[in-house]
Amino acid sequence: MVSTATRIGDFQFDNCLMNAAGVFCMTREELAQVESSAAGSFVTKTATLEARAGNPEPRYVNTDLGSINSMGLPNKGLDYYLDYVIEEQNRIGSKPHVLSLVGMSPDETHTILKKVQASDYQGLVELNLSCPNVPGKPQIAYDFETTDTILKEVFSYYTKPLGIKLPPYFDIVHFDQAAAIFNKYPLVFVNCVNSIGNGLVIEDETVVIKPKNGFGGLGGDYIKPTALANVHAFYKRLNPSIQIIGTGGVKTGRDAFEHILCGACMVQLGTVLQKEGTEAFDRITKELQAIMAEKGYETLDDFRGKLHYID
Ligand code: RRO
Repeated sequence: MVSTATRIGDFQFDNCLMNAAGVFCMTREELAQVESSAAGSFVTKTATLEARAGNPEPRYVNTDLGSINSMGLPNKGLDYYLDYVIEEQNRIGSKPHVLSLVGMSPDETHTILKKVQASDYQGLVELNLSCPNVPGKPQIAYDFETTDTILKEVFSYYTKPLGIKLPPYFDIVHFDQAAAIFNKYPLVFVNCVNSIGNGLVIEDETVVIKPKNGFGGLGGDYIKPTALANVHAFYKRLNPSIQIIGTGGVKTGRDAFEHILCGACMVQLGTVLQKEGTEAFDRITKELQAIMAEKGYETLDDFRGKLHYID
């Protein structure tokens, strides 16, 4: 009997697959669709304090190898998602969920997290330190000093389970420096990776999305090797109490298997979920179960993090 059940901190999930923030999570209706699928959980669209319309369209385009987006953090505002996850938390038989959020400034991030701290919500929160698409705003987690300052302040008042969504890093020294900062704090998880920021896709002679003259975050096949490297780099460097969520380039059971082999305890679907809909959870779960059965693995712990190197 093969199980894809998993845990993050004290939270148990029947399945290790869920949506990635940004896909199928803008409205209650979309979140309810993920909830009623084979997914083990859902994460909400990253919420800011106030609702935002986001960038002008076209702002999300699928390509043969993945996707490019410059959504610009459109969302319905913190209260919309906070009310929903509290409602869900109080519903008998519901799964544990993840509330994604970030402020438009460090001050706003603290205002938001203080609201969540004071609320009835007891579930997981993902602080998005890696949105690549708000004009004039850098990806926070590429600035180690600011990241350290924000986390230090956050953990002076925030006592509920918290994780962070990271951008991909591309240098071994950056893995070392980032991990040294994250290891100072009682983070429950890090999620590797957000989209690869500021790629450019062209059709004929023209960019395919309108914001930022076509520059946007890449997802899908383009990013799987980068995602796997980030999952494994942080798996090797972080305190064992900090778990890894793997996101990036997962479209088959084999891709999910590779993320888990690199150390992920949960795996998120972005581009494939946008392309295929929530049926993707059922298909990819079955493909993952078939690989596990063939290899004689009964649980994720039988192979999680056990990537083989060449001597
Ligand atoms: O809304 C977006 O443009 C967006 C966000 Br917040 C993010 O974290 N990652 C991404 O690819 N797009």
